[in-house]
Amino acid sequence: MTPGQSALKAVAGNNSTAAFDVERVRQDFPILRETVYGRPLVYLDNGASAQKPRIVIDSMTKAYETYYANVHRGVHKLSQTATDAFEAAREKVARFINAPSVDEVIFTRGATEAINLVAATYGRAFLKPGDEVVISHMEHHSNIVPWQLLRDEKGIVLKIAPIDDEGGFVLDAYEKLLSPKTKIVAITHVSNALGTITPMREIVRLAHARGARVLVDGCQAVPHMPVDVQALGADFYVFSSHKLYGPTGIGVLWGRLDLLNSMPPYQGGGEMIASVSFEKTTYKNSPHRFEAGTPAIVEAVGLGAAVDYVSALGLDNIGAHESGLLAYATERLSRIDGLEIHGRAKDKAAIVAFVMKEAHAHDIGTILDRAGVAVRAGHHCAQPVMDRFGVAATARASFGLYNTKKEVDTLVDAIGVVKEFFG
Ligand code: C6P
Repeated sequence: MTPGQSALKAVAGNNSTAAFDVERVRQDFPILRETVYGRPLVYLDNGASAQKPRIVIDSMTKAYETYYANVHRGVHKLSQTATDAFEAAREKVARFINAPSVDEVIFTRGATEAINLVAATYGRAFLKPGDEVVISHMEHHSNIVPWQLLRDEKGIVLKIAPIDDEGGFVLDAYEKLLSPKTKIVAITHVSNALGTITPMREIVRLAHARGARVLVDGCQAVPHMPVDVQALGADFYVFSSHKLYGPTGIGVLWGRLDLLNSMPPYQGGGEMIASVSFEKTTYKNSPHRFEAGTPAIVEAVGLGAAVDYVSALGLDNIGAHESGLLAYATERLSRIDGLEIHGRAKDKAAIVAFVMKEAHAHDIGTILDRAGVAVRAGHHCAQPVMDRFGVAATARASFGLYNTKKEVDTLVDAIGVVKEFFG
């Protein structure tokens, strides 16, 4: 069976959840055969980075072994083949998020660089002192600090849309923050610390009614649900490949073409120019305007393979499978005395963050690790959310398409060990 065929067979050609064969899917991930301290690996740290299916690994090996060369530069055969593969990956990404044009897909180092790019180019070029940028209380640091840098440089004002005690986005409070001074709204599609899915269409509609641009941080959304940038109506959408079962070192900035072509370049260098002389340099249009220097060529190929992989499984099927895991994990964890879940919004992706009376999150993480269970413990690069809930850290189980209910049981059993140890 070629890589990807098992993914196709795992959904057996229809859209029902029952047809999502997780055991078959697991066979696509070599790392899931590994053991940790002699126990089968239970990988529940997908929010930090997801594991890679064979199709992604093989696509990258094949690129290095058979057609690797620099892109957009050579007249020789290898360079042309590498360029075709690189640009084919861009086309796959464009289709994946339903971008109207492939020129709207810019490869960056990751979501962090994509947000910095928008703040540093659109923000610097078009915002004036006193203009307002609205973010939310549950943003990742990557969607806070770039705007603070812009605030320090340009004298803009940063406004924070609140969240409620369940971790839900408070739409009417957000609406009250908006004014004609609001120039950018930058909000996460799914919170990495709480799992909350934000009401993005409404967020966009309200922002656009005031003439503001909207940037959506889709890092934790694209692995779990179908994303259609045209249906969302946003102006910018960013995500990282490595959380989508692709390689590290590459991510995506999608933006509306008219906006992208009105923005100054982010970095200067090779490939982003139309012409250079010492007197004057002119720039290419998007996407090359924003891709100075040799890009992450083989990583783009790997990202394209990851997109093929999740598309073959179907994001609806993946989402339905993970919703089942979320419901099961929430139900089982809720029954544990002294364990408190942070993030109980009605609309949630498969992320469960919790604290325990008995133990610090790092102790929980360490004990779970000994049972082979990988979770993240800490502030998850979202310190303002931790402050909002009055905790320094949480333990976070974040599920992916290959996780099973049996693994939730292993998690729960291992939490029993934490209780025994500290209780
Ligand atoms: N969150 C987590 O464990 P990069 O590092 O650029 O690939 O992604 C940054 C980022 C931006 N936004 C959100 C919502 C994120 O979740 C992340 C990455 C990881 O939650 C690592 S801190």
